[in-house]
Amino acid sequence: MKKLLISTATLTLLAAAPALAAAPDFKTIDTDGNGSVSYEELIVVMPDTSKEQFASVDLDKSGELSMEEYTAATKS
Ligand SMILES: [Ca+2]
Ligand SMILES: [Ca+2]
Repeated sequence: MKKLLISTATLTLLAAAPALAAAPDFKTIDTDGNGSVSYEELIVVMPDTSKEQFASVDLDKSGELSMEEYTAATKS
């Protein structure tokens, strides 16, 4: 079961990666400096990002992207 969950997450990341491919540096986006990127912060630099795309890379469903989630979603 755990392996299945990892595979699903990997597929989600692969599917989401092109949309966030041209992403700038994490600290550039985190404008309030709280260590995570909210949807509002993200759309400032990537206005074409849908809430669905944001949610698909928010792996722990915290409502914001940690540096790990952001890096995983944007690395090529
Ligand atoms: Ca922030
Ligand atoms: Ca998160």
